[in-house]
Amino acid sequence: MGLTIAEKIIKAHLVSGEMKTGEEIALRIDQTLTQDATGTMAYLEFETMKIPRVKTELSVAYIDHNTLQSGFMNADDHRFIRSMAARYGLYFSRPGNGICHQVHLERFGRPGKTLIGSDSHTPTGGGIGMLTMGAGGQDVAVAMGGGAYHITMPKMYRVELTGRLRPFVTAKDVSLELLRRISVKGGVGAIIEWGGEGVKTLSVPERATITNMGTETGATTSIFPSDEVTREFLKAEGREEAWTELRSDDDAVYDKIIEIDLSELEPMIACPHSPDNVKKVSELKDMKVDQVCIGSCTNSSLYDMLKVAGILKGKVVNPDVSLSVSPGSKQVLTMLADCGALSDILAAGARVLECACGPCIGMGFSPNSGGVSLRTFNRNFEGRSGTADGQVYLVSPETAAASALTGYITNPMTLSDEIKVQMPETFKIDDSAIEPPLPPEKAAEVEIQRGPNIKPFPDGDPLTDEFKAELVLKVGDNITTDHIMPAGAKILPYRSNIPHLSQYCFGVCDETFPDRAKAAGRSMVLGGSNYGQGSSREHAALVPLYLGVRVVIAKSFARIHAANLINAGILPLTLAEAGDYDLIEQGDTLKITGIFESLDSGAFRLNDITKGKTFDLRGEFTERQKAILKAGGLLKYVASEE
Ligand code: MIC
Ligand code: SF4
Repeated sequence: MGLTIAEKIIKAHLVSGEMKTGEEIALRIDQTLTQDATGTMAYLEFETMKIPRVKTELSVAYIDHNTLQSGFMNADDHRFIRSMAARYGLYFSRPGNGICHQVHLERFGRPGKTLIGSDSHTPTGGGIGMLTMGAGGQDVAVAMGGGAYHITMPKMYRVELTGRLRPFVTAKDVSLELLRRISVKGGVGAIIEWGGEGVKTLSVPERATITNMGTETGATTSIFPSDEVTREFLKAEGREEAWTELRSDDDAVYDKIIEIDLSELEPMIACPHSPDNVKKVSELKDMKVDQVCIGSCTNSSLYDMLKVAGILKGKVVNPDVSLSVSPGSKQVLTMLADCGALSDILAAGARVLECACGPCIGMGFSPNSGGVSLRTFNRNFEGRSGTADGQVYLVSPETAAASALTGYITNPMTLSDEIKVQMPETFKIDDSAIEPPLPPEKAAEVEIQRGPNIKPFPDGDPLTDEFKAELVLKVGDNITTDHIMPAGAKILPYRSNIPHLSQYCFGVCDETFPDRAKAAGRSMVLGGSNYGQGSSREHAALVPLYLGVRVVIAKSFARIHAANLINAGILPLTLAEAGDYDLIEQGDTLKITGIFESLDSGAFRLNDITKGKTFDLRGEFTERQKAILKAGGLLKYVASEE
């Protein structure tokens, strides 16, 4: 039987387990990346492992999220991460050098290798045929220490592409079309391989947009073949030696095949407040726009920026619109400047922001009250923009630029003639903002720089056989980690300060939660389906842990969050009957007994003392996960293994 691309890479990196769907597998990890918002915690965790130097082929610490620096906190964290990188043998990408996923694709990604990153959009690297996954900080810390990464062997989906995109229809529209069809849950438990005749018509930046947004379907990752197009891209980056060919076997077997004819697509738009709330741009054409933001790890490549510059050239943004443009990397920005396209963008009235996540994570540029904001980003969760009632729509760079000119949501096909973009044969290579690892003798002398914002992280408790607690919070379906632990300019600087962060936990759902949870001492939370989707931030597990949450019950969990809960020593259990969700109420006193036995059988019993009822719960854990839970979290487990 033939193999898919992902299966080939998994096979070459398999440390233990069998490549059978649903089985736990352990993978050797070649590369890791962190960004600063999750990195501080990941490095604090790495430090507890007392390993003198990272054991991966390559590990990179990026600074790209918390770049606003209003106060000492971010700058202190940057210095801490920089000193950790120098001390432990990592590359350090300085603030301003770009968004981790864009820079990693340009400078470090290699087809056929494995990469985990403490950021959910790490699958961007699938655009060059790498097996790249988002993970919690603890998993990344373990991988940096040479440990394997454990996942459940995913199902294999294939998207078969035919045809060719028409002018003004883009890779972003392909992603939105997939989300329209399969929703934010459609990829859960699967790796999405993109194949078919249409693939060769897509450039690497276009492929990377698609694999980046595969995250929004809940997929473990997405991957393209590594072909001549990939080789050309790596060659233009001066890294042709990194190229190897990778494709699936003709008789590879897939659990699902989805067909998309590129020629039939048109510009699409995701409406508030979910990336799968997708319509055609033409359906919304009379809607007035207040703000347009172009950038983010989804759409900030040179290719995207040149298209935008082409649309804006010689025109001026509608006076009612505020337009921001953030190029994805220093390489992109420099090349835009060199070819004059940056002048076209500036002359049109755009506000050019630094090469960072910026508005995507609510780091500035929040829209006006109730404002309609068109963004080329990948997420439009409620409140994420920093304006509670902001109406965020997700579109392609072309739709964004066209709408910025007219002041209305505009199908770019109706606006101008095709914009032909000439990609350079070689990119401008300047790695001066990437600090390479120090040799071991020098590294050993580096002192770690810790600011007052760095506080110890909470410890899980070893599991007990009986757990009785109040249900402090009941929430609905598709709760994101942005609901559990919001981001934004005000809160993000405290990513290394869990006690401070805890005041904002679940703030979007219920502002009284932190106080009530603290008062309850130990507690439980109940969620609907796909609980914990979105960002990989382990803070969405560590902060509830700090507030006393020890059990989370849901109809179903998103992959990275479930792993983060286990790593934090919180027991994630699912309802055997989804309908029971309606019978359990916030404030009920709940009890689970015989937990140790249940860990082995996978069947748990929940006693709702308030209602006088019992409910069946499920929790099927691997031996390793059971041991982690029993120990009170991954780090304690790793320490006990030594
Ligand atoms: C995001 O897009 O939500 C983030 C910010 O990049 C997160 C990581 C974080 O919360 O720090 C992610 O996607 O994992
Ligand atoms: Fe940064 Fe936004 Fe990408 Fe997250 S999704 S890595 S915040 S640009």
